[in-house]
Amino acid sequence: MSLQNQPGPIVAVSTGLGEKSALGIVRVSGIEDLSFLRAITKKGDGFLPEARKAYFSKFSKESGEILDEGIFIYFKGPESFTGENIVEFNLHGNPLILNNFCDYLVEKFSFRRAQPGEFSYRALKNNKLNLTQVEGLDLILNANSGFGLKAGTELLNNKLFKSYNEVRSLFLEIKMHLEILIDFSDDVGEDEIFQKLEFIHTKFHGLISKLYQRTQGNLNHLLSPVISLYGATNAGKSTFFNKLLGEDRAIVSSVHGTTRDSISEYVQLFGSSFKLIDTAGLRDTSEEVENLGIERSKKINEESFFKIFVINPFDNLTINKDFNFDAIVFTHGDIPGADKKLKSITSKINGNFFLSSGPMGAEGIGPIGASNLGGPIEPQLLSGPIGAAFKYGGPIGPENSLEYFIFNKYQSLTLSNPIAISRHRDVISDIYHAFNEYLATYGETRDCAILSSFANRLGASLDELIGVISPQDVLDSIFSNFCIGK
Ligand SMILES: Nc1nc2c(ncn2[C@@H]2O[C@H](COP(=O)(O)OP(=O)(O)OP(=O)(O)O)[C@@H](O)[C@H]2O)c(=O)[nH]1
Ligand SMILES: [Mg+2]
Repeated sequence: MSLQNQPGPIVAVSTGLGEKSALGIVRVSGIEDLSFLRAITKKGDGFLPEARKAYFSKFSKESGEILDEGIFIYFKGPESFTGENIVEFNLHGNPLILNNFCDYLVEKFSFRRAQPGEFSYRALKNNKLNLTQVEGLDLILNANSGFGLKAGTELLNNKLFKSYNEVRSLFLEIKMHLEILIDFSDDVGEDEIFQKLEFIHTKFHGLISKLYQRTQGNLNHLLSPVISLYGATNAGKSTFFNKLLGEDRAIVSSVHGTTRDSISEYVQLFGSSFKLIDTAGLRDTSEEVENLGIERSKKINEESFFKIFVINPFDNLTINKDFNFDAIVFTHGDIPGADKKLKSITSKINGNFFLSSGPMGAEGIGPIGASNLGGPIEPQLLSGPIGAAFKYGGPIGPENSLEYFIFNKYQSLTLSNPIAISRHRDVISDIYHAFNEYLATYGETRDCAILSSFANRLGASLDELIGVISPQDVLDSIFSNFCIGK
């Protein structure tokens, strides 16, 4: 449902209703008078709260039944998140209390339950936030990765908006020069204006090319990085999965094809969150359900940001050279004879090799780290015992761990400072291509009416990028992502 044109007081639990917690915040926006506050706090007719001051109070129904007690703060518009009058109630965080509280405001004072994103929508409408800031807020609230958080914060702080504005100002200069050429070309030095125009073209091209470069690369890998464990049945994927998580999450057994559907959990590496997925093992089978699982494994592996191939070195595996992986983890390193097997496999394939020390055991439990895994194994250095605290070719340090290796790859994706909003990526790409078309036309003609009509196309995209004119469907798609109470 569109959020436009639905005025009046709205109320929502801004901290969410998912779980019980010590505190929860109910937010009300758009109240014209504060009589409702006087009624529920029993503060008396003359009470007018000072803005931005915390008040402790009991909150009760007209009947005297107490809803809860806590703190309330009044934000007088326009100095508030939405630009309207807001009251925030810090209550006890049980969803029952929070829901009852909202229900009472709805029943008694005809407030309306806010739709998802409605507070932010009002902030946008009242010019408290611009569109890119709203998108930044969306990223911050929904980020699954360190990069997403950082990118969201930058958007909220208008960093990107400033470069978009720079591009737009240059466009306006282009447009102005074209207008001068159309309207007054006889009165002004045409050559001089063309020279100026070309100078601005170069600047514009530089800026838009830089932005365009930042739209390259897979956005899903940046925003929701997935690490997949892939390999033959019984390779030890689920064992390794449990080991990385430090808990007995997936079923492990010596029966081939134990894992059918994929299982995922989040792991934190160096402050960033990654989705780790254990998948169904690969083998030829006529079993329908197992085959469905195997199809899923392949798809997950294809789409994941970091692909780990799990191998039991005692399996007589023919490794497909086309198989695409970021690292190989060898299991069963605790079994005598493993080093010989490893030597043989690693001499045949190139890759980044890691060694898991064995099934979950005293030394194996815990996060990924030097104590559980050796660092990258250099084939030529394969000699000596294989064990938990073993690393070929030098002392074990965190820099040799799989953990670090994954994080390094993730960081390398963020080096180009990619743009994190797909809407921006699409519009920047449109502008970039439209400008190249414009330049090509400029190379062929000096007919300013034709050039101007090309430039108008650019202008529309730039307005969309900045959010000057945002079509309703763009707004609806942005706000549909928001949670209730934001
Ligand atoms: N000794 C030893 N046994 C292991 C190791 N890793 C796994 N195992 C055993 O190998 C068997 C298979 O392990 P799983 O983790 O279930 O294998 P999987 O790759 O998840 O298998 P599927 O779910 O069938 O694809 C179990 O009996 C594990 O205890 C290891 O490093 N050393
Ligand atoms: Mg398994």
